[in-house]
Amino acid sequence: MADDTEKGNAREGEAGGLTRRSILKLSPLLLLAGCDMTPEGRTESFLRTFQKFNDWFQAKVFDRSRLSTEYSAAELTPEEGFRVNGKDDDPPDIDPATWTLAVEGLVARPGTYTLASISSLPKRVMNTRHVCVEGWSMVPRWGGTPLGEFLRMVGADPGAKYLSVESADDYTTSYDMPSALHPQTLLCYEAYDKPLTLPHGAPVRIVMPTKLGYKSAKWIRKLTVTDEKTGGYWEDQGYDWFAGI
Ligand SMILES: Nc1nc2c(c(=O)[nH]1)N[C@H]1C(S)=C(S)[C@@H](COP(=O)(O)O)O[C@H]1N2
Ligand SMILES: [Mo]
Repeated sequence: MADDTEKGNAREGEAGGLTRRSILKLSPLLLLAGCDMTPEGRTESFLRTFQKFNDWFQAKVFDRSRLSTEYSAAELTPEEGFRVNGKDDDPPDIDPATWTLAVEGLVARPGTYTLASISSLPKRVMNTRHVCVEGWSMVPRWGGTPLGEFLRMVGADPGAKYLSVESADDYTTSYDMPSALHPQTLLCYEAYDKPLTLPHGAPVRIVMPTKLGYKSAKWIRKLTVTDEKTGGYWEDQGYDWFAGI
């Protein structure tokens, strides 16, 4: 009897394609690579639910007062080693002289903001580690305005849940509000005490040492304060949305 049942189950498993147990044996990354491996996209909805839980959990344990390590001058990556990385080979066409940052959504003062209005706010300079998901890291010297200072200036709704970002190369990402307000999250306009160069995201990029490198959007052109959770260029391809480190 017991034998029969077992055989029966095995046959059922084969006929039905992936059984639940065999799905669990696969690594999550493998599953993310091929989301539509079951009919009706059931694997996909399971993973979406799991990822939502993961984002919620990471946000719960995220401590806004916990700072990412700041390094001494001796520990800096030398400027020659300040690596460039991005989805495209060439930077987008941007004229830093006429650049403005658009601000929309749940803010008291929407509009477009110049680099001068950003750099007149308090400045933070920090040597923090940038960690790329591709398996390398570096410690550049960043300088800019804490994003929280800017969000206060534009009158962002303190109760809003998210901030989404659009860049000039059609790159997008989005953050939970506590991460956007973290004191080391910068609207960065300098590196190594000089204006940010175009390959690194000039005139203004995000630097967020509490998260993986793909959350540090370069060439930003629009910020939207919202209660809707938007994804991002890499996030929509299965990369972690919270991406805390
Ligand atoms: N707009 C935009 N921002 C981006 C990217 C991109 O392709 N476009 N790539 C991200 C990734 S994966 C990394 S590792 C860092 C690289 O920043 P860097 O060129 O200053 O090293 O930028 C991030 N921000
Ligand atoms: Mo990256």
